[in-house]
Amino acid sequence: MKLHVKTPAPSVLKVQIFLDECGHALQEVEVSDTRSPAFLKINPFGTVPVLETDSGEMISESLTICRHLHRQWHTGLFGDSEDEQLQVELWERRAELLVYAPAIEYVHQTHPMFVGHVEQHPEWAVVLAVRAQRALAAFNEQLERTLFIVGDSFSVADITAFLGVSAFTAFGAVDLSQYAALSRWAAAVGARPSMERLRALTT
Ligand SMILES: N[C@@H](CCC(=O)N[C@@H](CS)C(=O)NCC(=O)O)C(=O)O
Repeated sequence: MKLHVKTPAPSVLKVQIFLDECGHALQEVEVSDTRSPAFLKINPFGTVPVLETDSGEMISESLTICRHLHRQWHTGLFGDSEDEQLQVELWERRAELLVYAPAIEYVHQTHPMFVGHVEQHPEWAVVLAVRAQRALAAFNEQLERTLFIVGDSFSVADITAFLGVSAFTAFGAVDLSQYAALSRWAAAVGARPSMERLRALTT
């Protein structure tokens, strides 16, 4: 198997963190141009990561890649019991829709690196951050009862949520100080060995 990547890209990081958590490594192919006809044949949506399987199948979408790898390796990162699996899916979706995707959009709307690539509307970025701050209150409430987002086991929900929280906090767009449980969780997750690449980017 090979992983088509572009460094650094948050959705690629999600899979790399997942791999590190599982103790596995994959051969990586650095994509220079996601809009090139050759890459669009691999993924018509022109995004990384893409997992190329040994049978030549191309799987895109970071979470789908993680799930595919989980099927082979039985990682525990998608929950153990059926109830846990349901909770991991529920919280991963909340993390992606309410924190991670808005955080990436926030960066696109405000970072000078994206000037000329996207039409930037900084006032929209402010709305995204305010909404995410509200969503984080609910994550904080959950974390008052649990060690990780779903119970006592680290899962893909933690990976997605942490990537979103890190992007927002790196830009000073959300304030975690009012959320004790979320701050405790962020410190613990951020210190995991699998977060080394992310730490190198944000410190
Ligand atoms: N929902 C997709 C998002 C993929 C995505 O948007 N990838 C970005 C990087 S994070 C990308 O490839 N953008 C085009 C580029 O960087 O050239 C996933 O989770 O894999």
